[in-house]
Amino acid sequence: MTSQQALMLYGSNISYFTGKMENYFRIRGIPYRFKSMQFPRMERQLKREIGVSQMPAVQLSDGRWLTDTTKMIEWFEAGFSDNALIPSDPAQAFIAHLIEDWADEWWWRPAMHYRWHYTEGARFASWHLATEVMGSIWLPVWLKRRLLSQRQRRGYTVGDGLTPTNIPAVEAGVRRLFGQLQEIFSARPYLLGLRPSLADIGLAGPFFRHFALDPVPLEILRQTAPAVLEWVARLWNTTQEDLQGDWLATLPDDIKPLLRDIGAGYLPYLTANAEAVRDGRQRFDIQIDGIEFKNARYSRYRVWCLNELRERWLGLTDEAQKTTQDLLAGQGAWDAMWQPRELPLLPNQEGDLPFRATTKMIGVY
Ligand SMILES: N[C@@H](CCC(=O)N[C@@H](CS)C(=O)NCC(=O)O)C(=O)O
Repeated sequence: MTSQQALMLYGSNISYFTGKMENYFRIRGIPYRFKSMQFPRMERQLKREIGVSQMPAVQLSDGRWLTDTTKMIEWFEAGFSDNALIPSDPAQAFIAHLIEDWADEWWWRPAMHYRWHYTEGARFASWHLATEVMGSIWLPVWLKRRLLSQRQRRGYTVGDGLTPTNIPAVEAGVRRLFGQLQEIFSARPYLLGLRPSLADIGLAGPFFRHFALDPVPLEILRQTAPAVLEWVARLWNTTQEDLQGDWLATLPDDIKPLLRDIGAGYLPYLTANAEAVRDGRQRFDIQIDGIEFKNARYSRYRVWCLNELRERWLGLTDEAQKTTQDLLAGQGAWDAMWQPRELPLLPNQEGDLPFRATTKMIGVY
């Protein structure tokens, strides 16, 4: 591909999922041109081209539009024959997908919290977005910043289950993650070996444009988890040539605490979310791993995420099914993956991805 034909990546350069996609393109050496989305001008176009207004969106040189980082990456990967981002061991490959999904969905709320709850974060991000993606709107910048901060809090933090009471516990969970990753990246350069995998690319979502950029979590990383900061930069500086290193022969013990947290936090949340969608409760309360979330928003998209995890597991060989089931059960992360039994999916939900989305991650806007 020449740079003339480079694909276009539309988004924001402080966005969670845009940052994830950029990490992927860089690692794979796929040339792209980044362009900031402009609102409200692009909103109608996005709905027309990809079904929903969300970032990032990719336009190929033949004019086709794509959305959803998980399915876009899968689609681009199908064009490479080397499977270089997926561990060769099928059980580890499943774990890589599971970590990617957890990184996409579960760390979103804490990432938004650190950005929009603290004045330092909100000041930085509201200024940035007001001038980057809302530059063409004829309103004073102070007003755009205020509207943006209110929108993000209403949609993603206090409007999605966070309360003054549960914030300390949610932040403690983030610090625990930093500690777990500090241990891993002190031992090796990437999560699953001497080369990056889909799990690293997934975690680039919460880390690259949030935890390692927003003032409050960045300082925590500096002080408590410098190896994680190194990994964020290493991943950004990774190229195709680095896709040669060895995978780990067996899954190391330091990955198990992540799986335990997936079993104690993310999977029970997915269960409660699916039950809320099934029962038509757009807001729900839930106690997860000792943390009480109040008035969390239901997400139809995340019902589909749970279904994807199940389908992926069902597609494994008998041997890999047994290995992963034992591994996950050992960390309390097995049973919750299968609750509730029936999932309330929409007809052909997300069946046209990466070309067209049925639902947004959280359908507030
Ligand atoms: N599942 C999607 C999620 C994309 C997403 O939710 N992106 C956020 C920004 S990082 C967004 O566009 N939110 C829409 C909004 O706030 O209205 C993906 O993987 O690309």
